[in-house]
Amino acid sequence: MTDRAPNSPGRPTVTRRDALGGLLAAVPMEAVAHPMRGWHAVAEDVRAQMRWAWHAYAERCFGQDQIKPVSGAGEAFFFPKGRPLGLSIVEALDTLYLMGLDDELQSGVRWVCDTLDFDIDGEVQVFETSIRLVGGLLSGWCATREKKLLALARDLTDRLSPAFDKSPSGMPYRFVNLKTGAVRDPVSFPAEIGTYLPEWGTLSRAVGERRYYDLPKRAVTALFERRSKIDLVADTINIETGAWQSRRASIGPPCDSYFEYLWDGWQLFGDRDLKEWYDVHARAIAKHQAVQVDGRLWFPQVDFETGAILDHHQSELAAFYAGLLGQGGDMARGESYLKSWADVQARFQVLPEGFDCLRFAPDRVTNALRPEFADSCLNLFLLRPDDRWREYARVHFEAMKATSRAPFGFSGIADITTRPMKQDDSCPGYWWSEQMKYYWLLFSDTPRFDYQINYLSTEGNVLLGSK
Ligand code: DMJ
Repeated sequence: MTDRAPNSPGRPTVTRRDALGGLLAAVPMEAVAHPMRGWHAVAEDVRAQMRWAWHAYAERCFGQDQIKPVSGAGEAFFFPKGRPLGLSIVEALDTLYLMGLDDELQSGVRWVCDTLDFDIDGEVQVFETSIRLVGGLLSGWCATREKKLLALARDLTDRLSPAFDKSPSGMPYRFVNLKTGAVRDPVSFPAEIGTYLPEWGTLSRAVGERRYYDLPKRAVTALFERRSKIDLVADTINIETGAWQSRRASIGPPCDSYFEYLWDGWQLFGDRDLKEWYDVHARAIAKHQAVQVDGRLWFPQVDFETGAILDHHQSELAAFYAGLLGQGGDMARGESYLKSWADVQARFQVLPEGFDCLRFAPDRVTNALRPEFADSCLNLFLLRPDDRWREYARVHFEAMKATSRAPFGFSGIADITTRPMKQDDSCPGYWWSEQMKYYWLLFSDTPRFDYQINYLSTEGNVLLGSK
């Protein structure tokens, strides 16, 4: 049974903003006041890095999905041989707004409104398209109230919907053709099945159509119902037959944001089913996956039916779970888990993509400019403002500047164990939406953000709390 709080789909709770032109003149930085000048100096540096990277992107390849920050060329994310969708612009919109980079925001909004058109005979991955583009357009709309952004988000969501509509179980197919609605690939993963409700529910509220909430709710219901007797899910499932294709349970990818969006759906929409399901999984994870190694908290992969440990690999992406633990009420484990990752950061300067917690050594030496550590710093800070989280994030930011800054932006690292670290010439779209925003919100005390009532999606998109 669903028991929704007053802020259920259909009732907008975000404050109405003025039209874009009006808000662009707003809030000079001098209006920001805080006794800790030191943190504000870090914030200014964050903003300066963002502005510099934006102009490099704008001059070299504006409208391309991504910039290659070492060589300065553009790079496709969605259609290698087809039309770019300006992914980096869409991801950056609300970050630019929160930072008061208003000229840059205006040029981004103009490009999106004049150029983006999703009537493309090409196939996209439903999950990535939803968290990045639908979420980016919606958070841009929340920040600016530019109606075209909402219209584009709705059009794109309609084009993704066949992935849900055509599924016998309600769990989405992984790929859909934006023009024809043809779907492909029924073998999917919890994160790709359960990471839609905050974006689609926000759309549902904004346009007053229930269907955008019901489709992802049905998907997540079908997944939760297939949990094991010990309340864990495995990491691969056939969405047509409902049969599990693996026995491996993990808090990292490809499961991570399934757990995150159970909590988030409760937080945003007051949907009690989702809170209950979050709690069921959180209890099972604490019981079967949490281990102490040399005094540090980690979460190895386990068999989803027996709880037997399968491996001690820790994905860097799982660092998001520290913040989620705090949000879900387990602040002690959240703090402890973030401390584990802070120890890795202190030892290796930059977090590796993968880490063996038994050996306390990287088992994947790349780093794709990952934001999850900073994400947890922000989430814990929002729950309990404490300079500890700011200091962890400041170290993360300084390490990024020292190792990832390239001629035309910030780059992922090919091997974090070499000195100097070798850059990989890629800047994922999420960099514009995630860590730069997390740093900014941690250090700036910006009046453009409601530090009490807010919501950031798995991609860092602010769907509630832009002021
Ligand atoms: C982002 O796209 C999102 O945070 C997603 O949930 C997981 N991976 C990347 C960042 O690492």
